[in-house]
Amino acid sequence: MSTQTASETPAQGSLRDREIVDAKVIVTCPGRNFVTLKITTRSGVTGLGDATLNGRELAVASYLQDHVVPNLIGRDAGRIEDLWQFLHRGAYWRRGPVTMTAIAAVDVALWDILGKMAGLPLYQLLGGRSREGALVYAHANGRDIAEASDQVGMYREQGFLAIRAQCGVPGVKKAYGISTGTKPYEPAESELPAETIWNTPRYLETAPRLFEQLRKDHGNEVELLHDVHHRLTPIEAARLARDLEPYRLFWLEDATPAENQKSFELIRKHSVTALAVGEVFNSIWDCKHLIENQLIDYIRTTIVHGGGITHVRRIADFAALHQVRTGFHGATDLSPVCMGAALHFDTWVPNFGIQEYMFHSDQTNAVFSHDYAFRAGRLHVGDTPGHGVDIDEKLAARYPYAPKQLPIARLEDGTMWDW
Ligand code: GCO
Ligand code: MG
Repeated sequence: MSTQTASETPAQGSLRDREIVDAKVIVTCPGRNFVTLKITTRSGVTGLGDATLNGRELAVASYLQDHVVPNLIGRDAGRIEDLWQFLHRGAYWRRGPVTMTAIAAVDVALWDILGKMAGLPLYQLLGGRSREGALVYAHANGRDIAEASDQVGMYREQGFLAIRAQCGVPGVKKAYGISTGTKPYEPAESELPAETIWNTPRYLETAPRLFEQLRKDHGNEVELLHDVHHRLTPIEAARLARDLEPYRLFWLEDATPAENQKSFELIRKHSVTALAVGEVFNSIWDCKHLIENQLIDYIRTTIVHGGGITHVRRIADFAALHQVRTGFHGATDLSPVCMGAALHFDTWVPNFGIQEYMFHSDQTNAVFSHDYAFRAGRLHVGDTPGHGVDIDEKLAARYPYAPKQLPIARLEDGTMWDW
């Protein structure tokens, strides 16, 4: 099927060596579900891409298996940009979380292959280091303010310089971001969505009290972040952003759903609290209005849901023109493959802000070995060619897919709300 005429260079291997001969979708659940694409070239070089879309994993697996893989076989793995355009424009429908996650998996796997063929770590292919390590933030949460503050203290002792804080809301049984028992916070826990009840007035009273206490207990040196998880109306979001101003947050995330992007003008009018948005975005077109109007300070769209390195690089460059910095989504439902690729990107991207880091379990890390490491508040990538993350397929096969969905939220009168 190959129609390429590109010249052959030794560093990239010959055209024949670069031919894609296999592409395999691997679904595994070492504690939680991950979808991974593994591409192999004729010369035996392999590349991995994450394709995990929490709660809708099999939709992406099928999109890849049934619609993308047949298009990959026989093509030149070195034509990363052209394959991106082929999968985006060529699908006619473009965009959307399922499509863009599938495209991201192909794109990252190809960048991984390119790195391995060149013998270079991915950050080097992007333009080299802009920094020594990527500032990361951990997740502190507690059933009440005191418990959340203890957790912030614990993460500070571990060396974290930035910490996201969430706490239980009196009268709300399962507030967003609070773990059950002693386990780390894990949203997708049941086969069908767990129903939670939300109370905005109670939350709006609690959140400023949490940050008042955190500043009292921990001073001003630690960076504090908070995620509203799309729960507020625009005017409520504006009020919270204003109420939090004295506590100098690094950012306030997803203060209101970002489909109606004009609503962010209202928040801006009332507050100078820095804003982050975009983990549910998948295209530069979702980000464009917020960025070019400087309605946000950090863009959260990351590699796996944003069409891979090829597309997120465009978003980051566009954001740089408007002094918006990156703050990639990095929850545990994104696999270590995404984390590895994201960290190489963070190491290079000039307008880097911060990287979310919610640690994967030992079980997950055993399946996905990687060479990034945490030191003194930052994650550091290694110099393994490519993105440095591998998969143990035999071990992965021991953990079959287990259906799990994210919870939903309703107001007390039963109205469906944003979770
Ligand atoms: C975050 C998030 C996550 C998401 C999860 C959805 O900021 O890390 O909001 O916890 O809810 O990734 O799958
Ligand atoms: Mg979030």
